[in-house]
Amino acid sequence: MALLAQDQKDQFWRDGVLVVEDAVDQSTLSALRNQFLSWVEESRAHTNDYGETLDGRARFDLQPGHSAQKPALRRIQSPEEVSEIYADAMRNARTVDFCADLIGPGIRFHHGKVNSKLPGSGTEVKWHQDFPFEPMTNDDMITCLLFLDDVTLENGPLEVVPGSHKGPLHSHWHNGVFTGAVADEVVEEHRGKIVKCTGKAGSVCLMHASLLHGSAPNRSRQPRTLYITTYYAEDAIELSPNHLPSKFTHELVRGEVSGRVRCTPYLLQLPEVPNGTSFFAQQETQRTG
Ligand SMILES: O=C(O)CCC(=O)C(=O)O
Repeated sequence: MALLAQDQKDQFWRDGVLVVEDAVDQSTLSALRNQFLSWVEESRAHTNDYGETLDGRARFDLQPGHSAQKPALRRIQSPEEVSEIYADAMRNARTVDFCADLIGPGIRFHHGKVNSKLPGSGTEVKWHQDFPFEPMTNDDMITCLLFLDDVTLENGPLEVVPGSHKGPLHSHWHNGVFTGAVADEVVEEHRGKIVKCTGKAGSVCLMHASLLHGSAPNRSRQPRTLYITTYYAEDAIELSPNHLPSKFTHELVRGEVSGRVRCTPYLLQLPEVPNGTSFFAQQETQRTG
């Protein structure tokens, strides 16, 4: 089993974020990339979001402005349900061992998705924390962003505020609407502390679910594709409907079933599952909500 060094674990708990190289081997990386490219080709034939996930929402999410000539596929929900390659990576990438090392030994799968920023697509992710979308009885929960392309300062890398996982949990509700984003003032307050997470393809960025993060549009000619999987401690239980349910949700991917539940105190307004394909539509309501 691949384990993290003590200084990597210390860094993760101090900053709430850690980038580790070679989370998958080269052949897995190529297979994940090729499958993604075939989904992009398929998207050229569509003008609206398409496909269907477990809860009846679309699986393939298109950025407004998408066209056959200039595809802007921005999200694939639960890719592991429709691709053996992704299902295998969800269970067997070194990422899973890293998470077991940090919050295990027992961990379960929560949800998975591909986030893509094709050149010229304009896709951005507004600042948010993941935990308020997926509250659990305890916050031992890690979002893993596997880089399918080299992630550079130019192609819209993940941006984070190190240490922000220690609190507070910010409201993602504004004027009675769950916008899936924090208020602008929260971002301004942390502006000077923002760090960009770059690395070569095959690296994984392990991010505590309470960390403040967002990302800007891709200004380069190179794609930026992430396969994102979230895992949580085996002794946590979900407190609100899963916003991206998959047939693999709650699967025990490492360790044993303990039969226990562990609770830590916090206060949070419950989230709302998006009506649209994904949280991108929720975030688009932020200015008007
Ligand atoms: O794609 C990104 O840059 C960030 C992803 C993210 O924050 C999310 O999907 O919740």
